[in-house]
Amino acid sequence: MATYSKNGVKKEIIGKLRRHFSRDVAEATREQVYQACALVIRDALTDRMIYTQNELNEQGGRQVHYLCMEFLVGRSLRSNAFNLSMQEALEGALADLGYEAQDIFAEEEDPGLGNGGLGRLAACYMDSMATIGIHGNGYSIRYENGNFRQKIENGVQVELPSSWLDTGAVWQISAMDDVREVRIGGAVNSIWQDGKLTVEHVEYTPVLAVPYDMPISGYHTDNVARLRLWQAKSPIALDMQAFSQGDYLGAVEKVAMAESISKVLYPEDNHLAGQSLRLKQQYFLVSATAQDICARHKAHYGTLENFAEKNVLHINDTHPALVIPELMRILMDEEGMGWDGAWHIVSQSVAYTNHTVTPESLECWPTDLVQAHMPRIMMILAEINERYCQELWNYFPGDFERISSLAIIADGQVRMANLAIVGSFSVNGVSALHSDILKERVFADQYHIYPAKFRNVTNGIALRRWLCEANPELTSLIASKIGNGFISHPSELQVLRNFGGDAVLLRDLAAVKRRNKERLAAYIKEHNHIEVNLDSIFDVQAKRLHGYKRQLLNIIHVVDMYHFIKNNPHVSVVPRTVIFASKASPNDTMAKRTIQLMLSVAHQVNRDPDMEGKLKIIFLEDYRVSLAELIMPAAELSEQISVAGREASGTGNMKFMMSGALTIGTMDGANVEICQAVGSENIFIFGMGAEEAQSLAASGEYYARDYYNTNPALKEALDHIRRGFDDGEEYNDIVSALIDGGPGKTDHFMVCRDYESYGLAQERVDQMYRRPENWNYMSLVNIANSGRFAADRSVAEYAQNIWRVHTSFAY
Ligand code: 26W
Repeated sequence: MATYSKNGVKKEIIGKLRRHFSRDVAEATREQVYQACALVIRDALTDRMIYTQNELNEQGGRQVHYLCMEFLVGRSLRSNAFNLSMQEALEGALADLGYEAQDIFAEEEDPGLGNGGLGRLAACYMDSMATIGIHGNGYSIRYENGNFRQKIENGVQVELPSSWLDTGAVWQISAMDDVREVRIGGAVNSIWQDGKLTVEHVEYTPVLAVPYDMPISGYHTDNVARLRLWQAKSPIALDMQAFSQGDYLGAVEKVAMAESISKVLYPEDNHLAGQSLRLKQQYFLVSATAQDICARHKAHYGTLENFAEKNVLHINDTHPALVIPELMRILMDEEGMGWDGAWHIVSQSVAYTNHTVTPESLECWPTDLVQAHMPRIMMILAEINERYCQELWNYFPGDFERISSLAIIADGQVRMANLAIVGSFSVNGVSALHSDILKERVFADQYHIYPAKFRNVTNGIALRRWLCEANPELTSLIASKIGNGFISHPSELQVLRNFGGDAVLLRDLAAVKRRNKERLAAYIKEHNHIEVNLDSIFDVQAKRLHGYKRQLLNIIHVVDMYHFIKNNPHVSVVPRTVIFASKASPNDTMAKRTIQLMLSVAHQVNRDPDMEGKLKIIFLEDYRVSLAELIMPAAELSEQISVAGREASGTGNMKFMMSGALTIGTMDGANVEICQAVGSENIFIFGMGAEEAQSLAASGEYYARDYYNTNPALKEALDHIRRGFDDGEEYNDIVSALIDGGPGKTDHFMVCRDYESYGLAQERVDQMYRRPENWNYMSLVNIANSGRFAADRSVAEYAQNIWRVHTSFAY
């Protein structure tokens, strides 16, 4: 590990400013200073990345290729400086140059290459792979427009483009010598030659995949992982044939079509839009990636026969599942292997993680779309399906219905989950509960056929980013008690449990929380122009807006609290600041209406003098990684209130916990394991369990209106919401969708069913908050037990149980 001095770093920054921007410090803009700092760090990282790649190649171990349509990496400058132990030198250098480091860090636009949990998890895992010494390569798409920027205008969400490349490109190095060609569309001619079938792909549209490499640093190590992002480029600048015929539009159209593939990230999270461009994106990613991995492997070993021994391709959710037929294509069509040999290699090198069980996100693609865009892949899929259905016959003889439900191709659709399971050697869920649901329900038949494939790896988060960088004061406080070993070995946080009786520590903990609350309050003041009460509970729900996550449950309860305070002006209440931060998918009307409802409620509550000091509602615009880094450390109550059985894991729950927030939540996803870790007395659990929720939904007899009729507080809140608020907005649509239909027809996520129990849990929260020493103790217990939710542990489990690669990290 190199060490860095303030003066050395300063000299380098000055040099970069001169050489790259022809500016002296005095004339440079803040953005140029940011760029210069990034270049200094990038140099250090690139050297290490090359070294890491060479070193690990030499060792000849198995490489992990992590394929994901999303990588929500967050800002890079500070985190790389931190990981390289350069942060102090950098901050000192910037101070000498007259800059506040925080301001320079804030120059970096969040690279929004993801929507939510899936993408953020991928980024956390890259950090851990680099840190614990795994030869990790991430593969994704270099979307020119990442996730949209959210603005609230007149109470509604509007979407704006984000230009992350202006400040993000500096972290990427293009590798023009590794450009791959992806072939879209066209037709396939099958030719029998010398008793062998050869195929010829003709009339396709070639699209170049240009790689941009982002070095991802590990903590306290020279190891650097590589995230390769593909950008689509047309091989021709202009269609000269069309051009010379005077068809000028036609001449550029082809180019634009090819390049549209990497233009934009689909903003749908947990919801299938099914557009053909998305399918092209998926194939573009997997084709470029599979070619890349094969070419590199072959360059090193001279053969692909030992491919599975040396490579594992991890597919995140089913989005990259076409890598299975694409690898088959390469091995057969380009390498001349037979079907069985190729299938053995493919199915021994691909591993699949499922990240969601919401029915509307299980991917299916119309066969004619697949046929049109990738005809050779469709042929291979048909063959995989044919062979698989024959195998199924042995397991379920005569059971046509079951066989067709398990088939990869049926009813004119390619079912990506079935493909992913058949073509992988490992299938895992992302929390214990979720993995059980996969085995028992969603993939029960597949589990019957391949019991040994199924595993669990509970998600984890990057402790360095979410604790050390986001919450430096808490980090120092912890280190002052237990040393800083926990930064590399998160399980050491357990030692904090010994300090439960240390009244000074508990007070210090509260003081750190208070200062983090002040930081967030200042942000709220600046952005929302609202003054919040620092003595109130900072009660936060920050995550994508989705019906199953039940932001509605929370906001109905807020209206209920509002009524209570209105009707009982002299009763002392525990003051609350309820904070929401959430993006809705642009075409999810209900989600957008829910945001509007939050804003209407906020509008009324925040202006009502009776609420002064007691209740405030804050909606924080444009939720993104950098905002999460400000929110998590300041939160005291973490809302994890999905209907049980729907949230595969959740990772926000872990980030809040690690910063000492207490969870109010259902027994869903990783909440179950959080509850086990901290003990049920240190968490506020409410509502139905997953089994109960499942059988109630399946019964078709759930009748939300019964709850409305029998719970006066719920009735009053819903009536109010239906009537509307003093901004003139009424919400008949939302309330109607909850209670105006017959049994089994409304309130899909059973908000009304869990309402009472949620309210009681919130009362327990209030009671506990009145006893700060108890609250602080609970907070300590949460921090102490958060180590098992560090990504280092998750990645080590992947390494040992799935990837079978060596790591020296022991949890
Ligand atoms: C095809 C549309 C689409 C897009 C994204 C379907 C599904 C997705 C993702 C898989 C949704 C997602 O991000 N799932 C989240 O994954 C996290 C990481 O494992 C979990 O913690 C969350 O519970 C899960 O919702």
